[in-house]
Order: sequence, then structure tokens, then C-alpha cells
Amino acid sequence: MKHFFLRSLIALSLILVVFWGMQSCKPKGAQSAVSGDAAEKAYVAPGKYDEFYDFVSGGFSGQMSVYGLPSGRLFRVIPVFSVDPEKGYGYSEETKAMLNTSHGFVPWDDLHHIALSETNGIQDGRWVFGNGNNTPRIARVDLKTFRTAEIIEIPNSAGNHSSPFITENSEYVVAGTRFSVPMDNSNGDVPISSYKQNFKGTVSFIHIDTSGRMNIAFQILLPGVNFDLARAGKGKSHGWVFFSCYNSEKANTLLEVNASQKDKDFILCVNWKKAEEYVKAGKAQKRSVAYAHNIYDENKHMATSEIEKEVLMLDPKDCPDMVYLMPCPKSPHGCDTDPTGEYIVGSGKLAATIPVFSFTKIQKAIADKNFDGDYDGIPVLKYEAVLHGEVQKPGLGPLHTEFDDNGNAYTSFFISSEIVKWNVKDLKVLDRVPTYYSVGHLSVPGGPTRKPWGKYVIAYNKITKDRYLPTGPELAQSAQLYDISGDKMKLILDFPTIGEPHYAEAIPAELISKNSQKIYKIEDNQNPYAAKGDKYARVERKGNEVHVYITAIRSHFNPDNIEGVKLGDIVYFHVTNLEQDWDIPHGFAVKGANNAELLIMPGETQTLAWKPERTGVFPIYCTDFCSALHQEMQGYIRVSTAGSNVPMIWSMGKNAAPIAENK
Ligand code: RUQ
Ligand code: CUA
Repeated sequence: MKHFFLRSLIALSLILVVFWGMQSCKPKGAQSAVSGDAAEKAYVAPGKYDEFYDFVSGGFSGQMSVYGLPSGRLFRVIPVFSVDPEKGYGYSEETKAMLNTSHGFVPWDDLHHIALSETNGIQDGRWVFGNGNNTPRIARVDLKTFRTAEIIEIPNSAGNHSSPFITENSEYVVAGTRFSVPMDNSNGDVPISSYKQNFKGTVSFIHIDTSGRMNIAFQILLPGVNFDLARAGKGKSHGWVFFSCYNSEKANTLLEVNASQKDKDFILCVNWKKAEEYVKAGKAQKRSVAYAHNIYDENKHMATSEIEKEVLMLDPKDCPDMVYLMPCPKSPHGCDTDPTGEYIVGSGKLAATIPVFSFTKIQKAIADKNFDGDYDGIPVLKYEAVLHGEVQKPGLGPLHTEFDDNGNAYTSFFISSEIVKWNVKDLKVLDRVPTYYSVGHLSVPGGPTRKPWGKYVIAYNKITKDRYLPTGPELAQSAQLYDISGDKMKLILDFPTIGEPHYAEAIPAELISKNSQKIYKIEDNQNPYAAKGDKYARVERKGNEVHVYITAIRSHFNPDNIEGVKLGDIVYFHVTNLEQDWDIPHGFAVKGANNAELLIMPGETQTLAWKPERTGVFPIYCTDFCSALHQEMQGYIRVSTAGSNVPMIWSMGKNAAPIAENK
């Protein structure tokens, strides 16, 4: 025991020395690393469009941001898992249900990975998916509207990190649990020290139908390890998904040391076509669970949340030939498949080589039963039998790999702060460039697909240090754009990002821009609280609820004078934007509301709930500068004492009159 501790401590201090040592040794020549024609290459003239959209995860901001490449200009922050007062997301009555979970309303999450939908292994521009790490969820954003259209919670999971990676025809997005936990239908109230008996891992396959609608098709019950990242096979390996995992030691404390004991952990290979057959053959067990499924209805302009009650669980014990483990050195992180689908690149966070596996060899090893025993009953393939080769001396601490359209791979190295380019077939290192500093993910447009578009690689860095003007203790995290069109990678641009960028995916602009929606048609508005014209503007009392059906058009609200609200009432402002013009949202805010604003798109209805806490007259106004007379787009609402007999009256353009006179 003593020995174990001593050894662990030595190992830990060694790791830390290497780690911090490398981190603080910053690459030299940060200025001279920029190529002479950089400005020209990243320059997009005013009025000109960028060539690519870049969807960047926001990490602990819970959102997704959209940039243009090569300019690095920020176009939009799409609210996904976090409330966003700028857009009223999670504040308006219509959007609150999007953030519902089996734990109730969860207004934040940690979004790490991006997956653009694909057809035939090629990006198609329909949807982009993102994962919520903390309270396991997957979101689908509709790229016609750049709005979160659906969020599904993942049961039997905790720390939804190896997610949402997509199969080549968008059949599934996958989700692997980072934290193994007691299963939802078991008694979870167990000693943490009973980890090895009671804690399990799962991977989930979330089916996507042609309309984009998600549902959890099945889960696979797995040993209690930590699933980290994943990639679907493509081409010849279509039908398989590869998940990296660490902590095959099954440690439940001081993982830093205890989960770094073994020389190799695993990459899990899942044959999902086989899994589908087992589900069809009735081999899956129904497990009762509870998870939220939230859908935003574009016509109703409203989200609904349902709690689903059941999931299908496949146990590898009943399903031979469905899952295999492949040894992978030194705490694997990234696990990436090349455009041909033949090569699977593993990355050990503490490794000094990059192992590359061959799909053909994996198939042969399976056929020959070339196993190295099993792990909890799952056959372990022999390392040498499935290895295509190792990239020698690439750098220190490989994390993630992307591919270009010329058979090259680009791997990020966190510890040695660099991107290394190497040839996938002969595994020769071709080029290396420093990153500023400590790159995590990297991305080539189309890099994870069968058809990379190439041109650039973007580094998403964890540490910014001296790259920008100081802004107090926290600095914006940073992305760096490199031109990869020649033999040598060339740094051409730095741009700051929002939250912490983890993964990102870029896609040619025209695949999305041509379908971009400009307005919501007012005649299609099915929100039950819509007022689709001035004649529907009104105020209705229902007990202590006051419903204000309000219209907005340049540059007034109707009604804009309201009286008769009493303390104890809840006022619902249902605001319909009557505009039918692109880029003319109206905003709506009321003084003192414990809420956010609304930002209402043309043709849309959104509702703000307000519980007045004091008597008086409260201004309401439009928050988005919509016309020359935007400042005139304002009004008042009067709140009286609970017992008052001020009549309920409203008006616009003349002084308030009793209800009878308004009719
Ligand atoms: S991770 S820096 Cu959360 Cu994708 Cu690798
Ligand atoms: Cu409407 Cu400003």
C-alpha cells in the first residue's frame, strides 16, 4: 500500500513537472511566425462574404457561436443550453420548456462538441448538434433559423462528453458517458467506494429521422470506465462507431494518479448495424428511466417538454459480436477516423506517439479471434494485430486529429503547444507549427467527414496569456487560423472566442446561406396568444392573470397605455411582431421585471411574464433600434393596490377608455 502511494506520488509529480514545464515554455518567435501575406489571406473586404461558416462550441458558456472564415468575424451566438437575456431565450414563457430536464429547469450547461449533419459522409447544412456535458443532453439547432429546435436528455449517463458525434447519413448521433454512475433504475444511494460493483458506463445511439427529430434508439451497458470522445466510421467502416475511454483502472478518487496506472486504456468499437439487429430481435431490455425531450414548434413559436419513461438497453453479454475493445496507450482522448474510413487515430494525453489503427486489420482480428483476453467479458483485440503503425516523435500530449483532402492528418499537441501535420499512410511527420498556447481541439473545414474541404486548420487554444490586451484576470480564449493550402502551415489570424472553445466545425457558406430563413409568415403563426393584427390587440383578465395581447410594428406597441393591473396579478405580455421584413425584430422590456427582455422576430409571438411588486406606473419599451422613431416605441402600464377599483382599460393613440368604449 505504502509503495503504491509512493509510486503514485512520484508518477504524479513527474506528470506535473512535464505538464507545467511544457506549458510555461512558450513557443519562440510568436511575432515572426506570422507570414507576410497573412493580412491579405484573412481579409474579407467590407460588404464581401466569408467563404465558410464556423460553428464553435462555447464550453462553459453553454452556447454555440458562429464565425466567418477566413475573417474570424463573429456573426451570432446561438443560445443552446444556457439562458440568454440578449434574446430572451429561457426567459420568455415560450422558450422556458427548452431547458427542462428530469431535474427540473436547468439554465446552464457545458457545450463541448459540434456535429454538422451529413448525407453520404458529406456535410449537408441542415442541422448542427451540440452536447451538454453536465446534465447530459443533446441539442439540435436548425440551420434555416439558427435556433435550437430540440433538446433531448440522456438517461443512465453523467458527463455527456463523447457526444454528439454523427454517422455518415445522420442516422445517429452518439453519446458516451464520461462519469460512470449507478444506473438510473437502481438504488443510487450506494457508497462511492463500491464503484467497481455498482457503477456502469453506457453509450447511447440517438436516432435522427428525416425531419431531424431525435429519439434514443438504444443504449449499450458497459464497464464502469470513462468514455471520452468518439467518431463514426465512414465508407468501408460505415456501421461502426469508435469511442475512446480512460480509467480502465475504475478509480473513483484522485484519477489524476489512479487512472494513469495502466499503460493502455481502450478504444471501444461498436458495430451499430449489429446492435440494430439485436434490438429488432428483441434482445434489448426495457429500463424505466425519466428524461426530458423538448421540442420547439416553429409555427406555434413555442417549446413543449415531455418526460419520456423508457429506454432500450443492450447488454453485450446477450449480444455477441457487437462490441470490442482495442488497447490504446496512455489515457486516450481523441479518437478520429480518416476520410477513407480505413484509419482510426487514437491520441494518448500523456503519450509520445500517435497510434493509428486499421479497420481492415480490426475486421481480420475479429474474424481470427485474435484476442488479448477480455475486459469485463468484452473481447480485447490484440494491439499489434490491429495497429497500422505509430507516428514516431510527433510531439507531446496528442489530443485531436483532423484531416485534409490530400491524405494528411493534423494533430493538436496540448503539452508541446503545436499542430503537427503528418501523412496518414506512411505516418511521416511533414510539418509543425506552434500554437499560442496549449491547443485543445483543432478543425479543418469538413475535417471529420468523407470530403474535407481543406484550405485551413483552426487551433482552439486553452491559454491566451499575452496574445491580447489584458482584461483583468480572465482573458478571452483564442482561435488561430492557419493556411494549409501549401506544404507548410502558415499562421494568418488570431481571433477571440466566447466561453471556452472545444470542438468546432466549418462548412462552405453556400450550403447554409441559400436556405437561411428571413421571416416567419404571420399567417402561419399558430401561437395561441398571437394577435395577428391591430384589431386583435386587447387585455383580458382571468382571475389574477392579466393577458396583454400586444402588437409591435414600426414604431409603436398596441396597446401602449394599460391600467387596471393590481398587486398580486401576474401580467403576461404576449407580443406579436407584425413586421414581414428581414432583420426587423422588436424588443420588449418592462421596468423592474425579474426577467429578461423579449426579442421578437418578424411574424413571431413571444411572452414575458411579469409579477409587479409595487404600485405605480411602469414604462415598457422596444429594446432593439428598429426605426428612426425607435425611441418613441414606448408605453406605460399602471399597477394599483390589490383592492383598488381602477377599471381594466387599455388604448393606443388616444386616452384610455373603459372596455365598453373600446369595443
Ligand atoms: S475535449 S481538448 Cu471536452 Cu473535446 Cu478535447
Ligand atoms: Cu421596435 Cu425599436
